Amino acid sequence: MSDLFVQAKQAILATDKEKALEIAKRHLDAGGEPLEIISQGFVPGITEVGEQFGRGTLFLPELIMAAEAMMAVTDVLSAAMAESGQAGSATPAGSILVATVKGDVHDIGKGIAVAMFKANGYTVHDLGRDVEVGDIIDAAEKNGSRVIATSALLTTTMGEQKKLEETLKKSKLREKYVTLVAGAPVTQRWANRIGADIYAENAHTGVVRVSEKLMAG
Ligand code: B12
Repeated sequence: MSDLFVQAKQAILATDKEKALEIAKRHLDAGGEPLEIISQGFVPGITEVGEQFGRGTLFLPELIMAAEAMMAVTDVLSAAMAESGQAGSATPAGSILVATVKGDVHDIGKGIAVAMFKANGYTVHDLGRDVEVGDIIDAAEKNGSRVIATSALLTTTMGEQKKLEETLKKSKLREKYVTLVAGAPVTQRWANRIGADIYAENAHTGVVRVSEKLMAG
């Protein structure tokens, strides 16, 4: 692993926002791909933080500080990623609505996915985090999104993705949309169980699978 990626991971573990930002800048200045250092440096850092938090060897204040460092770098890197893409291309790839479900404030992964979709020419409607199923459907109906993508990071909030499928069915709107589910506890099995069209383990596969699905018609 590159030395800068190791340093990126360590900066998150050390909850050092300034250092993390400096590393992100160095990577971009050297012409590096934003997603590369996110996925091989910063994400392993925040994942390790999460594991330590889960084991009880790291506490909420440090989790929050590490998350702040992570958010600062993903903001910078996502902006660079979106700029490097084909935004404004003559053939828009489609329109996608993205939200983190109700009761859940985790939005770092969603932010990365938003940047990836933008970089690939999609029009993205980002509703933010802690969003009610009803508001997700209303927004999709209003803005004409073809794809509804939801992110859930807590086992207690994944149920909102099931509720979305059920509410779409009840409202006779299910066939109108392609649904995508994502988030650390979400699996292909969960997607199959609730009847979601696409499971995305990361932002990249999300873009690939949505594009394949839309092309298949
Ligand atoms: C950062 C973090 C926080 C931050 C969130 C800041 C923010 N703005 O997002 C803060 C400090 C606020 C936080 C709070 C809490 N957290 Co927290 N948190 C994390 C942590 C460490 C990292 C999450 C993260 O950002 N990972 C990096 C990103 C890049 O990964 P990701 O989100 O999984 O995204 C990837 C894929 O899932 C996918 N993806 C995700 N969304 C989308 C969307 C689309 C469209 C696509 C295509 C792809 C996609 O693509 C991404 C990669 O490319 C996780 C640990 C973990 N391993 O997940 C715990 C974790 C999720 N948190 C946990 C807990 C318990 C909490 C709290 C309840 C703690 C508390 N006691 O208050 C609160 C809950 C608040 C709430 N109501 O939501 C637990 C959940 C346990 C469980 N079984 O549900 C975890 C697993 C930690 C642990 N090991 O215990 N947390």
